Amino acid sequence: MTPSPLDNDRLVWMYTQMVRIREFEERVKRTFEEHPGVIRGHTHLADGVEASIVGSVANMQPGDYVLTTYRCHGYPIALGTDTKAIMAEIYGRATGICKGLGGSMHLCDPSRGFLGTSGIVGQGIPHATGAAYAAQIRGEGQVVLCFFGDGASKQGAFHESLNIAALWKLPIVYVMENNGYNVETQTHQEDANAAAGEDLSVKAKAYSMPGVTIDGGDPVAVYETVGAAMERARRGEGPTLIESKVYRLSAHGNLIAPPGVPLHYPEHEAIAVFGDREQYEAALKGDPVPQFRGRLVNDGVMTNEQAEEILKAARDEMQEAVTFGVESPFPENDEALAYVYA
Ligand SMILES: Cc1ncc(C[n+]2csc(CCOP(=O)(O)OP(=O)(O)O)c2C)c(N)n1
Ligand SMILES: [Mg+2]
Repeated sequence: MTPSPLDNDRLVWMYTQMVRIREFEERVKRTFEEHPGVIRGHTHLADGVEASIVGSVANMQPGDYVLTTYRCHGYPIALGTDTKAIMAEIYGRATGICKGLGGSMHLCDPSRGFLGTSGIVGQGIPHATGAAYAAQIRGEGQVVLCFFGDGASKQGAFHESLNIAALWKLPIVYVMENNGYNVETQTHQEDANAAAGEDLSVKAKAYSMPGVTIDGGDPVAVYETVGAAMERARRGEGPTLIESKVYRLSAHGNLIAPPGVPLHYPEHEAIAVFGDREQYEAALKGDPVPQFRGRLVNDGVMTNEQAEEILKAARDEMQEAVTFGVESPFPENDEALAYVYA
């Protein structure tokens, strides 16, 4: 069985979400120059991953859950969380989606099924698996989408979670976003003891669940594959592992730089750090946002004028988000311990 077909409105909706995510991430990046000091700590951007995010969450039904890594801004954007509240959160402001106490790596919006993220590699996988167990007990047909990187698939938590999910036929879809890197180590770099093997989806075989590798730059392919896996999970047939191959268009993360070091790695420095210009150029060619735009225009789904309007609206929206974030107050000092339960 395949998910419901995408009509033109839905395809344009998907493109719009991809553009909104891209423009949001661009403004996060630019904040380091436009408003130095406003972002305190790391941000990890998902430019290049938009198709994988949007194609996946487009399948969600009310009651479904998402858990992700620290590369997390795109999911709540696609799910409809106010971008002003997400930007304010990244700026540590009281108006943020987590009252400014979470920051870039710890977003959540339970009202939209976005249960949370983690800065610890692989940690979200057992959390998501637990949420799937809860969903199974509740018996209301909820499905969990669990996103993580290729590096996380080397963690014990990944293997333990997939094992129990397969044994108990939990309603969960594991989406591994393989961007070819773990910080600066290339995924298959032999001299760095990185990942053995070719397609990492073969790891599914060890737990007797379906495993498939797809082009994460194609939102329609992602939609169909993730959708079929979610339907399978909803029918009670258990988990699936999907390896979604994506490109990371920015460096691993942006952070406060020590004196004399640029505030973040612009792309050319990322190449210098990684030493792989060829892969970077391939990434630019495979950029999912212009690719999907070209495809929708070619197929007569939208016009170039419509595409420009979508871009302008996204830019205006993100300008508002930046202004709102910068002008928002910080949380009060006594709030710092207000949500500490242990
Ligand atoms: C348990 C743990 N070990 C190491 C780190 C440091 N670290 C942060 S991101 C990262 C690489 C993760 O790579 P991957 O899972 O492929 O995700 P990506 O950043 O490429 O999306 C590492 C090693 C960490 N945060 N947590
Ligand atoms: Mg990676």
